[in-house]
Amino acid sequence: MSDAIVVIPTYNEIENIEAIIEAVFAQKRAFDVLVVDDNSPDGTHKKVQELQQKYSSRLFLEVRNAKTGLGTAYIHGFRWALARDYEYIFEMDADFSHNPADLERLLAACENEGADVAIGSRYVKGVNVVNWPMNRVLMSYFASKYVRFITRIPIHDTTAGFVCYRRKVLETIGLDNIRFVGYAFQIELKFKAWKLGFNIKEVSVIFTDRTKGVSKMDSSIFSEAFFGIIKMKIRSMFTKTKRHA
Ligand SMILES: Nc1nc2c(ncn2[C@@H]2O[C@H](COP(=O)(O)OP(=O)(O)OP(=O)(O)O)[C@@H](O)[C@H]2O)c(=O)[nH]1
Ligand SMILES: [Mg+2]
Repeated sequence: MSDAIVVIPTYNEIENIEAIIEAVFAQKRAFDVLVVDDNSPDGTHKKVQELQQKYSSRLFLEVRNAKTGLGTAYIHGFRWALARDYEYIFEMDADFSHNPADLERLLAACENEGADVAIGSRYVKGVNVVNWPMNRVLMSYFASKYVRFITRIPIHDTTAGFVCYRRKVLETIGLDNIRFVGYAFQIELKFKAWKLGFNIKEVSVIFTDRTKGVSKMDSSIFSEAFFGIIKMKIRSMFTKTKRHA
């Protein structure tokens, strides 16, 4: 068993799943993989089961009954990982927007540079996004600025979904207290980690739009984030957060 696990949530990722798993296992450093699939109609989980024959000791699968959102899929995966001995718990998409070759750089930030949270960030140096339509780049970039303005969080890429968490961060945040499911989920975790005083480091990565399969992003996810973070900020002003150290 590795001390690092990559949690990959999937919904209809049959065109990507095998390649992304193989790409993680091709890294020099050993990473385990947990796929959290929402009973994808395209049979993504069946492909994972097939691959488990080959990678029985390092590929794991959790299948939920129905599509219930990215945030709850991650919470499910985090609980699974925390119940085992993993020290480094990663979030990564299945669609190759996040490059598995960057996993080791995120890990190094935690292992060698003292970070408790390492974020694969698109906006550390300018805008590192490939193949997104301009309106999506602008929306994402200004969303990040908006979140910084409202929350004062000192992070450039607050909606990033490519992250390494040390286990103590997820244990201290308390997964029962997470409210959001979409992009707001990503913001909420980072905001809570920052409020608790954890050390957060952004590692510059290049984000590439998916070339296979379809996006699950919709406008409800956007409005949850837009209004949700204002509520989150206001709530935080009335709750005392004890810093972890
Ligand atoms: N288990 C689970 N996985 C999901 C759900 N929604 C999205 N995902 C997965 O979460 C990851 C990110 O979803 P995407 O659709 O790529 O969202 P996105 O990256 O914001 O959108 P695109 O840039 O258009 O790809 C992918 O691996 C999806 O398969 C869900 O409700 N349940
Ligand atoms: Mg994507």
